[in-house]
Amino acid sequence: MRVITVAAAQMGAIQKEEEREEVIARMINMMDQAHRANANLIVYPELTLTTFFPRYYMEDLLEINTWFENDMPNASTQPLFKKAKTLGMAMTFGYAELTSDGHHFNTSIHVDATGIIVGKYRKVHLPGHSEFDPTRSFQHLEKRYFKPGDLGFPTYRTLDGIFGLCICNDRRWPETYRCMGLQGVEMITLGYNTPSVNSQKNEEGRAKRQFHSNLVMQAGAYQNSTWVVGVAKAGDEDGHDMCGGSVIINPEGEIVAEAKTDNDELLLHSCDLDDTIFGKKTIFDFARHRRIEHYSRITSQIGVKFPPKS
Ligand code: CDV
Repeated sequence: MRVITVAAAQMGAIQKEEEREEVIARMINMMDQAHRANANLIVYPELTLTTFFPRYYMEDLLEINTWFENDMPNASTQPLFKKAKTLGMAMTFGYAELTSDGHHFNTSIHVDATGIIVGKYRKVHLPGHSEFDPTRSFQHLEKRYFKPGDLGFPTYRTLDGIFGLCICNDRRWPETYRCMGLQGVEMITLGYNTPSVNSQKNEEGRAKRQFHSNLVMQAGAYQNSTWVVGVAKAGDEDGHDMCGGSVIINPEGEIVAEAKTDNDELLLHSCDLDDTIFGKKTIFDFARHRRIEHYSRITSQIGVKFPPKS
């Protein structure tokens, strides 16, 4: 048995005017709760430190940069790192990263119980658009504010297991899970900011959004025999309702813990990494069953090419 007690720390709404320090106080509060429940890993959402700012159209680079972190840890997040180290708690969280050479990424890190960053990921599948789109009921400007991640889908060893990170829209793409599955991943932690309504199809509401979110994460978990911890931002951010519905999913694709509110809420589950072994040795034993001679399209082609008309 290799049991990790995971705390999925769903965050309720963060308003535009809220300072990072206020958010970090909430994160620390949940970390304290997680510690009292004997958790050893706490997982926070995508862009945890602020509201989901890509909904706002901005042109001024100085204004845009106010949403980004130049260093990690920095003055604002230092108390969080300090608390985690004091409690011996590992954590993953997302933030907007501005590199020293001026590149903007949507990033997540895994910090171990001693305060060392052992895993870092930059979001590969950026949804949305780069220019103001008047046809949408609200904006989703990730393609404007971030570059696609340049680190691939790395995995790393920590907590006696093999871990990986991805971020929000990445969860909808089977390639995300398979790239980590091919490295033997045993637990994927991911954060998401999913509005309750589709900005291009207003009749697609929360129930459908939640269904799709669970569908892709459950499939990714099962098909790669890995734990998946999906942690949401929830509640009403300045009039924009976020989906919530954080989940912990076992390697058989079953939901074992699920958020019940749209607030700051901790889900706890003891996850045995050895539960990943059976699936990896049987139906999803990649070495025995994959047929890569038929998969070249996946890496050589981006869009659809239809068969010729007869
Ligand atoms: N932050 C995200 O990546 N959100 C996307 C969009 C499409 C809503 C998502 O996949 O949930």
